[in-house]
Amino acid sequence: MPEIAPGAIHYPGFLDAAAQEALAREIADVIAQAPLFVSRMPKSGLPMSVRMTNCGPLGWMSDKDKGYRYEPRHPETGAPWPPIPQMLLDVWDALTGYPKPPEACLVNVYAEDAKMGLHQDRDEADFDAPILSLSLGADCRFRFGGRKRSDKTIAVTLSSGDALVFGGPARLCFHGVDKILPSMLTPLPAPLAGLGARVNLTLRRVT
Ligand code: MD6
Ligand code: FE
Repeated sequence: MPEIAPGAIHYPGFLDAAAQEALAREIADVIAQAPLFVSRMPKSGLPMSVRMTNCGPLGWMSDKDKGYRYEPRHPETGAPWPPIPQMLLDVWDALTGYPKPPEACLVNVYAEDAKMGLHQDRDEADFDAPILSLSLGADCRFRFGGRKRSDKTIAVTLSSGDALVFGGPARLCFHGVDKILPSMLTPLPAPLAGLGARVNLTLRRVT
């Protein structure tokens, strides 16, 4: 499997069409219990272009006043996040081999014009565990750099069914989503159709 950088391993097509459909059904269920919401940038309060929700004991969110953080409850319904579907726990075990289960699964839903700026995932207390990312729907141009924002970056296409594991030396590398690739609009699997163009899941240890 191509290592796009030390510690960052890309598994193109890791989920076949049937597994993508099954995952889409699980995620549609999560969204039914924990509706998509919009996080806001710390300080500026500007809305992010992706809509999000979570499953697992903790969920990632951000708002103007308290910024980036993990919370045990949905910011609008006040309910605990639904559990992480078993098939995701199985993929975590298979691809990370990490001895403890993920505590958070962030679900990001991209409209055709949504993107995600270059960032590090550093709101977790545990950087020993890798992050596992799974993508559904349209291709995107994913950007991957180094530990400093100014380090040189490379572009990788992430497609429906792809997995990406970020661990070890890659764990704190800057990354983002430049754009959804409209020439490659693989529709989201049926259970998620209509919600957007692309869905990305990231599973993490937090504590
Ligand atoms: C995305 N992914 O693919 C955004 N973060 O939509 C991430 O921000 C990400 O893919 C940490 C590790 C893997 C990722
Ligand atoms: Fe990230």
